[in-house]
Amino acid sequence: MAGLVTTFGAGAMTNSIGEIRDADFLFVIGSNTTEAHPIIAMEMKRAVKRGATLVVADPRSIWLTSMAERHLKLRPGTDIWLLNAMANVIVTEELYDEDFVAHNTEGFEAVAETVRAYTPEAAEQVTGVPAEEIRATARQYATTRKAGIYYTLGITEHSHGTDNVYALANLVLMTGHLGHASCGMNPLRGQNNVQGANDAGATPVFLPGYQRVDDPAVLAKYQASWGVELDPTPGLNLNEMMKVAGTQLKGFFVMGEDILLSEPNVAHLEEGLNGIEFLVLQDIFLNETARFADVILPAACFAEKDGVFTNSERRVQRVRKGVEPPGEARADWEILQDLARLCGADWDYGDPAEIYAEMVKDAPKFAGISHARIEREGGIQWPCASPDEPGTTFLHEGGILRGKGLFTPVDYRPSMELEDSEYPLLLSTGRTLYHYNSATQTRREQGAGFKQPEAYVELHPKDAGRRGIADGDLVELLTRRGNLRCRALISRQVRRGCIWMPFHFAEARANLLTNDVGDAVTGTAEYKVCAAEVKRLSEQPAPVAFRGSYYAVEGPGPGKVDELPMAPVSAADPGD
Ligand SMILES: Nc1nc2c(c(=O)[nH]1)N[C@H]1C(S)=C(S)[C@@H](COP(=O)(O)OP(=O)(O)OC[C@H]3O[C@@H](n4cnc5c(=O)[nH]c(N)nc54)[C@H](O)[C@@H]3O)O[C@H]1N2
Ligand SMILES: Nc1nc2c(c(=O)[nH]1)N[C@H]1C(S)=C(S)[C@@H](COP(=O)(O)OP(=O)(O)OC[C@H]3O[C@@H](n4cnc5c(=O)[nH]c(N)nc54)[C@H](O)[C@@H]3O)O[C@H]1N2
Ligand SMILES: [Mo]
Repeated sequence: MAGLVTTFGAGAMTNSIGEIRDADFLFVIGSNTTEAHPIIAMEMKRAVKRGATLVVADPRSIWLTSMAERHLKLRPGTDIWLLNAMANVIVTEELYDEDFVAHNTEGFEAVAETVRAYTPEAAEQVTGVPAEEIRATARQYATTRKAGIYYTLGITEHSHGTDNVYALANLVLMTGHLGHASCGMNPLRGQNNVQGANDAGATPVFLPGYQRVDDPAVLAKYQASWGVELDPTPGLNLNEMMKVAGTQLKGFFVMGEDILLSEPNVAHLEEGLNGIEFLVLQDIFLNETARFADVILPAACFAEKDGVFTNSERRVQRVRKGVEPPGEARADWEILQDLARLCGADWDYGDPAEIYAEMVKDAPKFAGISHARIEREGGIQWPCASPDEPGTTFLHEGGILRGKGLFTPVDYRPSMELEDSEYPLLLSTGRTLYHYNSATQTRREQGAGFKQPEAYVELHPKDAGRRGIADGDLVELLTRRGNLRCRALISRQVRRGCIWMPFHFAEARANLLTNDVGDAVTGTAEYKVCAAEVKRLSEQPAPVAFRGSYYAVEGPGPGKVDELPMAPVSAADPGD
């Protein structure tokens, strides 16, 4: 997130996964860690077992909330109120780290002034979280030295996502929970190697190593190194690109993404794609987006190629080819190299190690890392500027990287679309343990399909009762952008007035419903809040094997394999 980039360096965990077990206070906000990051959640469980205090701030009840000392079950999209109220308590009760603030930060006064209005009592009105719980959390966080913040999409996938990140950073800075073990500001990253992709410059703003394209010194360095002219203008971000599909953008090269499943307001995107001239899809499977493809380039999957992946704690690790790619599939870099050559470039890389060496040459953060070194020593955490440096377990030891940590005052801005009489519910979307994002991979194997064969929406019993909806009923879900059919899962996991659905299912795409407004800084879409309504359908065909998501995990096992129905295969699924 940009907030982290400007405040603390780059968007990655400041501290390491292995330090979590030694933390004494864990503040998990907007992260369903047990389902989305099970290995990291194991470290959290370890800490709690050891006696650490866990507080979870999440509009839903998730597994972690069952082991938390406190669950702040806030109204979706109101995190600024919660976080500013925590800051208010820390400032008014003088629990901040005066020494750290004086020597390592700037701008504290502006934040102290802004949060004055955010009293816990006023915050209770907006968030629904009792004032005393906000106070208790703020006091515990401020007065525990080994106190870490862990956050994910519940924080970032909002039109005010960057503001949320700033509000968290303000808490870290005022308490000085930075620069030592088991604390910090820890965004848990998403896809395998999304960190590495960002590090490598797969963004419209940065060259490798978070060096801005519009910084003249950076540009001069790369022009000299690569021997080409470079455009100093930042490109369009994903959200902006999707909005100009068919108008400003006439050609698409989609690699490792199923935009027709994962982008917001996807019906609008489909309209745009009808107006483009050419779409290339480079993927390991025929996904939904393949419907629009003129050319499909078959890629090898992670187990069929060599390279490195970087994880959330900035650790660059080797991945090795275990099996040969099937058919005509080839490693992504080989396909790209051939395309570059056809376009006239004289690329001649022999293997991924050579590509990596070129990538780190001009990027000081990674300059000391190489495939050969990882082979000898194991994974290495950046920053690592030279081959004799060991790498960095946690950032900001002995002083903030940018010199002074910058406080940024932020005020609450409501989510773009709130409930009204026509669409009286708030819809939020996300993922589950059993499926992986666009589910091109998880819906091809049977285990996940047994557990979660079809799409569903979680609905509070009161909201269901009013609408005459029973558990397992087929319902229609509507928003201003579209509608779909899925099963109702009646559950107190969600707050009254809120509904939740996973976005994994091609035949009931949550993204037909979501709002495509993006965060002002990053463009990240507001997947977590939009206004919706649910209706029971008059026709009620028998469910495929409705078992819901959450409770099924600890419920009875799947039974004998041949007694269970297969996962439904969507119309567009090639049934590979
Ligand atoms: N099994 C599995 N694991 C995955 C993935 C997968 O698809 N399946 N995807 C991977 C990817 S790409 C990513 S980015 C990560 C994402 O990992 P997470 O961010 O943990 O996953 P989400 O389900 O999107 O949502 C996180 C939590 O935010 C909460 N939330 C929603 N709105 C708000 C809000 O307004 N405020 C607060 N405080 N919380 C809110 C939700 O209730 C949910 O518990 O997971 C990765 N891991
Ligand atoms: N409603 C809603 N929508 C969301 C989200 C949400 O919380 N709610 N979360 C958003 C987030 S955080 C993310 S990260 C996106 C994820 O959305 P996507 O990136 O679209 O989904 P993935 O399933 O991660 O992968 C996309 C494609 O990559 C292919 N693939 C896998 N490995 C390789 C490979 O090695 N090479 C190539 N070329 N292709 C490969 C897969 O087959 C798949 O077709 O969804 C976003 N969309
Ligand atoms: Mo993600």
